[in-house]
Amino acid sequence: MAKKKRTPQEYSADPAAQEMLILAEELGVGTAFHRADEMPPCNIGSAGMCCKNCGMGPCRLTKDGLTGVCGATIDTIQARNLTRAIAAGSAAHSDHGRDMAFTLKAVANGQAEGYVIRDVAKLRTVAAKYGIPIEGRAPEEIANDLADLYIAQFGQQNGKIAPIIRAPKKRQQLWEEQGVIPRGIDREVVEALHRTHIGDDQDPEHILQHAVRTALADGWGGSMIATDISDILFGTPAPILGQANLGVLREDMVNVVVHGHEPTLSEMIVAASQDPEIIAYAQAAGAKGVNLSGICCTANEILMRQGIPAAGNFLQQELAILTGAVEAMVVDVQCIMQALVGIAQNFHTKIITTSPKVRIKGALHIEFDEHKALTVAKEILRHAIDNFKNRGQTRIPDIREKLVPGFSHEYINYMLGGSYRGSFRPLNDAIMAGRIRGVAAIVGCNNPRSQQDYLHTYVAQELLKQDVLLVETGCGAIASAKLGLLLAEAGLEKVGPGLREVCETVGIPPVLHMGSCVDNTRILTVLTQMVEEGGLGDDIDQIPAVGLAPEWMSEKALSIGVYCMASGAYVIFGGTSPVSGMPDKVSDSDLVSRLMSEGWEKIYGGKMEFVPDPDEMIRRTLAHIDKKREALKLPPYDPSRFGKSGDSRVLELEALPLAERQAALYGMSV
Ligand code: NFS
Repeated sequence: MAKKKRTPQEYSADPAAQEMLILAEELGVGTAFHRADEMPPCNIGSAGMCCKNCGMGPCRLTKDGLTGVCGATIDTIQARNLTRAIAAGSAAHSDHGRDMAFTLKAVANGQAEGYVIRDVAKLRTVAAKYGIPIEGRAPEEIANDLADLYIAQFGQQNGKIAPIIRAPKKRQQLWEEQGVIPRGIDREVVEALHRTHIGDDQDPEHILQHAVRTALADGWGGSMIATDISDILFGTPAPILGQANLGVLREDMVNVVVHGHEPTLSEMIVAASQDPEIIAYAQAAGAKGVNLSGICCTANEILMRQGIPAAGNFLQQELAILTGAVEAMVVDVQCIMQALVGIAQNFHTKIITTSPKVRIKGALHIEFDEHKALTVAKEILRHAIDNFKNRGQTRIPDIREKLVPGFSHEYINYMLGGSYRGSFRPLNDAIMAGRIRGVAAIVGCNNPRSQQDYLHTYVAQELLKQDVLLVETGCGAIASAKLGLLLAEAGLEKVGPGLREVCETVGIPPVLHMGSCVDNTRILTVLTQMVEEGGLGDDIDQIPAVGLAPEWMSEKALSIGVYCMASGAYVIFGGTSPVSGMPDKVSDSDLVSRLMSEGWEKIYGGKMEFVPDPDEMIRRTLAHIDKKREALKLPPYDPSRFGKSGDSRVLELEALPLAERQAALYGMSV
């Protein structure tokens, strides 16, 4: 394939990113965007047609009837490759959950410096779900029991992982019948690796069944545990004002960017940055203080709880360094580019690794330990402050956007009904009436093979016009934030009339930011609560809802896609399919794709498809929503019935003379 070099405008839809990419070219510094041009994807591997699971290969199955040296068919190879990717994704999310559980245990036993249990109500609610006694007990005692229960989920060998009881009853029964309820989180990941080893499971359908079990161990296991404990330790998110994009970096302050995924360290860095001793240290170095910001899901974690600004999503990690204004980029786990070290060598930026699991050659390693977290956080900040004097010329784009994140499922429940009558009833009613046509979750990564943020925001805006309420997480949420879609008043004129009325009445943005990627479990909880509320069927697959990952790239995204599918959702991924095969060359190489679409739909009511064209994504999303509405015997979507209440009605009334207004409002005669 000929190398094609794109322009900065083709690389990214975000003007701040474009500005930095122009600068990168001036400076002759390469980024992921440039490397993507230099490195076209292998068309055999990207289609799932290469097997390198043993030393007889790699085998490339590019012709009809070809098999691997061991005889493995294209279908077996594709199913194996996909399952391995899902195992890696499930492992990443779940290991994050495990670390959170260890932190909770340490906090409960007074062994974690600086942490407290911030949300006792959530601790009690979660513990009670599992029958842990709560009455008359101290939060630490309850937390200790919950930590033990959660830690046990990883190594459990038989039975069912505990959080599975939080799914709708009918769904649990279906999983039971299909034999996909995870027994223990680690066990499913290990078995996925075992089954896909040379000479093991060679029935694609059977391999995929275990992919589902491994993904469920993530969604209803490791990730759910991670979200629960983050809320218990750091507070359940509620709406808060924040900012997003590279313009949140400050000329007059020491800029520390936290990047990665786990909130344990970043929350402590937030606390340390506000410590008078650290502020004084920064002032002595000639700065006004320490300005923290985040990249990727760590950004989401501290944005939605503390209002700490997000410097950007996945593809902005290198661009932040290009500003020349970052004293330290502090990374923990996942989605961290090795290229950061190389790019930082052109500037004064220090890359600081902190996880015992992640080191990068050339980076400074300051290991995080939850037992002395505040001390470590202060040490990291001192390194950053000491580096302030080495700052050279800076180029911070003057581009940032306000947003309101923090829509946890607890808050959505509250906002729809208040403290005493919180409920999902108004949401269900709005869907049933057709005011809201359906719900879509737009989640997942950026991918430098497509224009950064474009697919996320194009699909989002088009669905909003069609009265589809959006929930977002991960880098997709940051993409919408940068465009200003996460503000109550922003862009409502471009939103369909029914959805607009709901947003104006409840006072919410049409796009609800629900957190990081492990927080996709909040979406599972919302869907379950919608089922329990009644009126939209008795299982998740009956709700008019779709999940989309338009710019996916990580194995974690595949795991998320599959657990959402198995929970009953129609899941659409953009970009390329890792199981596409080359139908023109290998006649039956679409079997795995068909199993994931029609096959899974027959079993789970959800399906997973790869659709590169955004207009086709939108078409399929709306068709699915309408199909589900019809099955529920709801009125067909008709936007002409709405738009006469909410702010538009208020404005209409305000324009009337007083007497006429009174007549309209109170039936008084004019
Ligand atoms: Ni999700 Fe969050 Fe972003 Fe993709 Fe990476 S940060 S866990 S994997 S790139 S959305």
